[in-house]
Amino acid sequence: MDQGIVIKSTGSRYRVLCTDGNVVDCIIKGKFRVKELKNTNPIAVGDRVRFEFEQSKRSGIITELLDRKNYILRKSSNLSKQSQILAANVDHVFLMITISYPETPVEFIDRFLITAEAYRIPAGIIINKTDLYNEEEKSRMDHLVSVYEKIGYKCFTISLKNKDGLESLIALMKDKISLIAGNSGVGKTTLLNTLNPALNLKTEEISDYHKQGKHITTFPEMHHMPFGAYLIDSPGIRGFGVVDMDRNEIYHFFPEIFRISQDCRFYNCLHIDEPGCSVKNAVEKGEIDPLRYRSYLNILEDDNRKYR
Ligand SMILES: Nc1nc2c(ncn2[C@@H]2O[C@H](COP(=O)(O)OP(=O)(O)OP(=O)(O)O)[C@@H](O)[C@H]2O)c(=O)[nH]1
Ligand SMILES: [Mg+2]
Ligand SMILES: [Zn+2]
Repeated sequence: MDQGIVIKSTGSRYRVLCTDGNVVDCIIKGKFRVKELKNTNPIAVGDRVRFEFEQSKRSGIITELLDRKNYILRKSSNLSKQSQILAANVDHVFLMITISYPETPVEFIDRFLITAEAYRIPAGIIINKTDLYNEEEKSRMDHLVSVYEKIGYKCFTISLKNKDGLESLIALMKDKISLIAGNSGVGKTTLLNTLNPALNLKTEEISDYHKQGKHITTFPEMHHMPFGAYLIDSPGIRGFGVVDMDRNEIYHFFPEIFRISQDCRFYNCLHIDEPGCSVKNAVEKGEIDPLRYRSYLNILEDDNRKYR
């Protein structure tokens, strides 16, 4: 029996990097299901698996999925019931965003971050394409950096075009498996190509008219970096639905809201308009960013709709 880590999954075929360094294409047999989860993909990039090698076909059959340290789930939309595992066993997730070309909505950032919090995976934010921004966009960027750094998320402002700002990012990625996620067209694949030019992965300009990416990367895939790291490139995410969260625990995953909520008058305060709510108070005093608070309310509201 051989063992390895899944570096690419296309739904029916899995590419497995073995402990001896060989790469083997594998399939799963019949109904291979992971008990408790209802996912479209039972095995994801980052999963550790055992497989039987078939000499004659020079390929393998996966027989066992080893225990996961973690995984990150996404739903394609808020209404969809099915979720997909973006990646498993990651040490770190990086959300790549752009202020424009295309513009990443703040609520999208927050939906991603609370998911990472819920799965207890350290998260950072990469703001790319700084070479393109005008003064107004730069000031929006600086604002985002100050808001998220204050909460405790590391932010990296980079330009892949100018190879600017990469050193501290590389230092954090070293010796880890990191997932790179974000909207289509923000430059996720370009990051991998820049850090390992031998990869030469496919990238594509965003559309002239809508300033949106064209969903060039179609499957998550893990790649080795010469400085000693693995990065998982992933397909552009449109919307990010939060998965498996109780309405009354959503605020636990906004670290700054959670901290302040200890002082609310009611233990079951949802921080909407309850009397004695320290969270609302902090928003009014500017201690909690209004956009973060708005994201929180919107996610609550979505949740309401889901159960109606
Ligand atoms: N000006 C500028 N363009 C960049 C930068 N980084 C990436 N791009 C361009 O942005 C476009 C999209 O980059 P990709 O790497 O394909 O984006 P992606 O996030 O992988 O997109 P999907 O695979 O569709 O999810 C390409 O034309 C890149 O050359 C940058 O720092 N500055
Ligand atoms: Mg891509
Ligand atoms: Zn409250």
